Amino acid sequence: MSSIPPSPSPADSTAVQIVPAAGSPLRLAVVGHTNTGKTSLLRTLSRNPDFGEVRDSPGTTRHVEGLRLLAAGAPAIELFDTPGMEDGMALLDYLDVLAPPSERLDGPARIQRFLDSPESLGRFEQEARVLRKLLKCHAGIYVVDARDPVLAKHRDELAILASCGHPLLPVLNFTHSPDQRIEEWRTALARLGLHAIVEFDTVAPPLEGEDQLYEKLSLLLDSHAPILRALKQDIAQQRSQRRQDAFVLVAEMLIDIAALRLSAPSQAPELEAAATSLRELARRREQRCIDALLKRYNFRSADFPNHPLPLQGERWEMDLFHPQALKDVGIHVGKGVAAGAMAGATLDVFMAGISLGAATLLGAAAGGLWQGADKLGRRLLGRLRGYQELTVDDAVLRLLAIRELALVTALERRGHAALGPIDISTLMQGGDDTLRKEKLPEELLEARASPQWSTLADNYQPSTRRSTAVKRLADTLAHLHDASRRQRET
Ligand SMILES: Nc1nc2c(ncn2[C@@H]2O[C@H](COP(=O)(O)OP(=O)(O)OP(=O)(O)O)[C@@H](O)[C@H]2O)c(=O)[nH]1
Ligand SMILES: [Mg+2]
Repeated sequence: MSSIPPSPSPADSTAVQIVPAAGSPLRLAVVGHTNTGKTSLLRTLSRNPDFGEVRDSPGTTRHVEGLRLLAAGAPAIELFDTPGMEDGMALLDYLDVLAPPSERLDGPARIQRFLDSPESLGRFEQEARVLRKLLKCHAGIYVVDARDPVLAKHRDELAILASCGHPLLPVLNFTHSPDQRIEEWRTALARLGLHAIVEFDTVAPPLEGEDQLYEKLSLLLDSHAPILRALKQDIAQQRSQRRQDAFVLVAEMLIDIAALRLSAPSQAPELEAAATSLRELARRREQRCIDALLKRYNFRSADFPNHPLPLQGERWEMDLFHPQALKDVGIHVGKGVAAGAMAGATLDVFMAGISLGAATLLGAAAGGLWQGADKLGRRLLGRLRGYQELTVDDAVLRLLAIRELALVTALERRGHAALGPIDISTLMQGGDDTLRKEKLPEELLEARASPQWSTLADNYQPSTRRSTAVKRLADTLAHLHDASRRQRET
């Protein structure tokens, strides 16, 4: 028998402690006509893009191969991939000869007679492998290519599979295809007594697709309902944990880039070199975030081809006098005053040395309000000696946030059977406009004024304040992501 490697997921991380799967796992054979997406379904259900072999040609899977899904760390289901049925019509004729209806053998006995016959090792070797496995399982998942017309070969195949005496759950695959014949299949399957059916495109499965699959299975297999319930809960928990982790990954990246600043002498060549370094650092940081997201969702880096970030918008640092920066170093000024003074003072320091606005502020600092002279003072001194600071522009931060949220959406929707590249171009359009037009989230504004928050900086300092900002920003991103999804759905 084939080996059953434990699947890396759905139980791929900290599973909640829920009812452990009691007893032996539920065994399911994934069966169907050849080239309908059986192996693809297993890839998607196990979130493992490396399971088995997937090709657009019949007869790709030649042997039974299994995998195990865990719930709360215990085996819940064993799924077996089987070779495609190729010649159901001829096999049904052969069965009629081997075990004529006049003998009145029941279904499993007829199938057993076939398995004991020489033809099960010859002409019908593939079919025999499928039936042998199905007999040993609790139920079968019958995968249908919903683009196929319903033909006699399918009916014969189903009649043979049904003879094994186990419940069959048809799964309609390729449901997003414009050529799908879902209604035709539903009618045909109902006529064969198969009323519980799941639509599940393995390349782009519905968000609640697994829930529906396990829900319908528990209707057919009520003695295994507790295991299936445990698996469903585990999957839901994993999904929610994955989402949270994803938004934290994006928030970490945004904070790192928002807080990043490079200083350079004011002369053009040095500034240009600093701008290049800034772009490079930000690009690499984004790539790290993308790689981590792909990994968290069990996809390969190659699934998302490189999208160079159009970082044209680095800007002169403008927020030395941001109210938060002032607060951090102990300067307390009223909100209105701070905002007015800040705008004027920062520009003044850049453009014209110490002008009235800046001088007023510096005067206030010198006059005793200054408590963080060390931190802010060094930067100011640098400025005054002809150094300037570069940070990544707001527009770039907006773009980064929009892009990574689009990627999270794409990853949530992608099945692990998908072979094509991930394309987020349409997901970057439309949806919620907050990140495009509204003020940047508070946490990013605070990061602007906290260079020590950037893990890219030499003087990076972990702090509770930073962690809280990451968490809050992750919550905001989750909220914006959901708002976009709702807007797209309406
Ligand atoms: N667009 C789309 N393609 C799919 C879907 N499911 C499978 N495919 C493609 O269909 C082809 C066959 O998929 P497999 O998973 O190898 O099919 P199979 O039933 O295991 O095939 P055999 O092992 O040969 O019986 C591959 O090219 C898959 O990428 C789907 O839901 N949508
Ligand atoms: Mg296959």
